Order: sequence, then structure tokens, then C-alpha cells
Amino acid sequence: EGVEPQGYTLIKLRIHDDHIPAILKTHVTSSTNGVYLAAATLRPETMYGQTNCWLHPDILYVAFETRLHGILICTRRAAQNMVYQEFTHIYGQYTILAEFLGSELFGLPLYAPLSYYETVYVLPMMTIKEDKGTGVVTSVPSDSPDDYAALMDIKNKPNLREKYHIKESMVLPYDPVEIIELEPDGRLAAPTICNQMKIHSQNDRDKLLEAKEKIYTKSFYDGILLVGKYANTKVSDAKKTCKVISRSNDECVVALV
Ligand code: A2H
Repeated sequence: EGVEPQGYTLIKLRIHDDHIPAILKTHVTSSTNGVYLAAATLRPETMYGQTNCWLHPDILYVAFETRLHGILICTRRAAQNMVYQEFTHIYGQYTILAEFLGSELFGLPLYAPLSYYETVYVLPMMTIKEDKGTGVVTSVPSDSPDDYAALMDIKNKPNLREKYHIKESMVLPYDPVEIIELEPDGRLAAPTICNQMKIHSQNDRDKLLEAKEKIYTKSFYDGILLVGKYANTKVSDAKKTCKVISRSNDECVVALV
């Protein structure tokens, strides 16, 4: 797991222009189409429920210029995979414009496409794997037990916030958004299952694995979307359409990473 490239939807979370890191600013011209964190997801239909973006503090991320998608930030491994999928001007070639540890990007404000929240922030998640996806994860705590547990950690632990210079205002106002109805778990499947199973933190690995298995397939086959263009359709049906939309939409793109 995690070594072979897999087809994910990449969600482009745009860094607010006035917060673009200084060392990237010199590369941003009027023709640059924004600077984005490229998050890999298997659940693009949950974009409405994004509350933040996760990076691992100690993973190294690179920024590189693409042909159609502005400057993207992700792991070097993921960038290398994209270079062979016509993401860059010259097939197989790319230039790294800057490198960052995840911890250097914490607290940056982002626009997350379709999210209920106008601005979301970059926050730390300790369980991100370097060799999976892009190393960037968009957080949907309503439907992902991992995201919910990590959000509870950063909300409930002032020491963790202090360590990474995260302000209260970047986490406390952000609550899970009701986006999918799942009987009998209701409209917040991940918080419900985490509370039932007494999952207290992102470090409860075994329990989280069990929680994910319990709701993941169920959400796909039985979940009903509550919001957006596909409100009142089943997740499994909306997903087919979402995939097609992603390809023509400048907010996300499908890639093997
Ligand atoms: B999913 P698979 Cl709402 N390290 O997106 C840890 N986790 C990562 C990752 C990495 N490097 N890259 C991606 N992921 C997460 C949404 C979501 C996801 C929901 C519900 C379940 C879910 C919002 N986060 O995944 O091992 C991303 O979280 C449960 C399987 O390739 C991505 O999709 O199967 C998922 O794990 C990919 O995991």
C-alpha cells in the first residue's frame, strides 16, 4: 500500500495571494494562475464539508509550476508522477521553485473549492504518510474519522496549537458540516462513530481503522448527499458525475500519484 501510484482526485486549495510564501513570490507573475496545495482524495463529493487542510510537520514538500494548474505544492514523489501526466510544459521535466517542511506552511489561509467555509487553514496531522497520494490531505471531519480525530486534537490541545503557532481562530470556529445522510448514523457519520467507539485522538490507530471500515463502504452505497448540485442523490451516483466534472474544472483534477 502507498507505493504504487493510484488514481486520486486532486483538490486545489488556493493560498490567499497576500500570504504566498516570500520565496515563491518572485516566481508569481500576472500569468501565474495561483499557488495551491494539491490534496489527494478518494471522496471528491465531500468537498462541501472541508474545514481545513492537513500537512505533516516533518515531511518535505516541493512547489513546481504546471501548465494549466498554477504552482502546485505536494511531495516530490507526487510531483514526479504528475510530470509524466502532462502537468508541465515539457513532458517529464519540471523545476522545483521552492521546498518547505509542512511546519513552515502551518497557519496559511486557503480557499477550499466548494467548502462551506470561505477561508480554511493549514494544520498539522501526524498520521500523514509520505508515500501516499500527495502528502496533502483535505479535511472533511463530518465523514472521515481520521480528520475528525485530528481536528479534535488540535481543538482540545492548546499545547499542540502553541507548538505549531496555530491560533484559536484557525480551529475553534470550524465544526463538521452536515453533507451526507447515513442511516442510522445520521448526518455526521464520522463524529458519531468516533464518539460511539470512544476514539479520543488521531493516535488511536486500531480503532480508527475499524471506524473507517465501518463507514466508508456504507457511505458510498447508502449515503445521500444533502448539499450542492447533487443534493438528494446517492453518493454512488453523484460520484460518477463528480469525476467527469473534476476533469474540466479548474478546482480539481484527476491524477495518478
Ligand atoms: B480521503 P487510501 Cl471524507 N496520508 O479524503 C494519510 N492519509 C491520506 C494521505 C496520506 N498521505 N493522502 C490521502 N489520505 C486520505 C476525504 C475522505 C477520505 C473522506 C472519508 C474517507 C477518506 C477527506 N479527507 O479516506 O489509503 C484521504 O482522505 C478513507 C479511505 O488511498 C484519502 O481520501 O485508500 C484517503 O486517505 C486515501 O486513502
